[in-house]
Amino acid sequence: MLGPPGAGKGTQAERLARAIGIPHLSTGDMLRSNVANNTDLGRQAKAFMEAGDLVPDELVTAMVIDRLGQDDAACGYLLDGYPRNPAQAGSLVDAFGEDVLELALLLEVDAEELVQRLVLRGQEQGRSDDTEDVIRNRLAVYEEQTAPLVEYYESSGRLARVDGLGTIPEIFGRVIEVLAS
Ligand code: B4P
Repeated sequence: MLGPPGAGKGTQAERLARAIGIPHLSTGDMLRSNVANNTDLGRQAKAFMEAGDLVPDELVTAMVIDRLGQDDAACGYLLDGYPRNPAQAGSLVDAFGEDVLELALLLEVDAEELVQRLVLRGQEQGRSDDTEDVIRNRLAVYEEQTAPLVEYYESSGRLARVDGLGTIPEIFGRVIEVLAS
């Protein structure tokens, strides 16, 4: 599941994974859980997350490789928020081979809508990376580091684009349509 911060990746991935019956593996959720539990990884990741920067590749990649090796991922998984740059995409291929990802689903939403959604979530949930300055940095980091993955997956015919504007059920309907086609 690919898309800028606030595009609805976590929202749609959770529904889709439940519908298909595969685990939903969100690197953002895993990292937040490490921060909340004050693990070594959480302590190292916290400052990067609060600034809206990517957590260093070696930390996130080790976490993902470990998670994908667990039994419940043996018959498929939905990765949400990983890979987030070309180096992470390469690490995934190195660890599991070229066919590691069958499809990249890109949720497309314009920047102003993204900022509005995240500012609202910041007010409702108090997430420390959902303040306007940090959100703007997360969007810049996405454009610079994550957006090149769109071309990477498109050039190998594994990219599906979904319009991420609308209600959550409407967008979920589009996701299902794309997967069925
Ligand atoms: P993530 O947890 O992935 O955060 P995100 O990009 O904001 O996406 P999220 O899934 O939470 O939001 P969603 O779009 O569903 O990452 C957080 C941080 O972790 C990163 O900044 C980075 O520091 C670190 N990190 C994670 N993965 C990493 C990696 N691979 N490498 C390095 N660092 C990594 O939803 C946003 C909001 O919009 C929600 O409030 C939702 O309710 C709302 N919403 C969803 N759909 C909507 C709709 N259709 N209409 C209106 N609102 C909607």
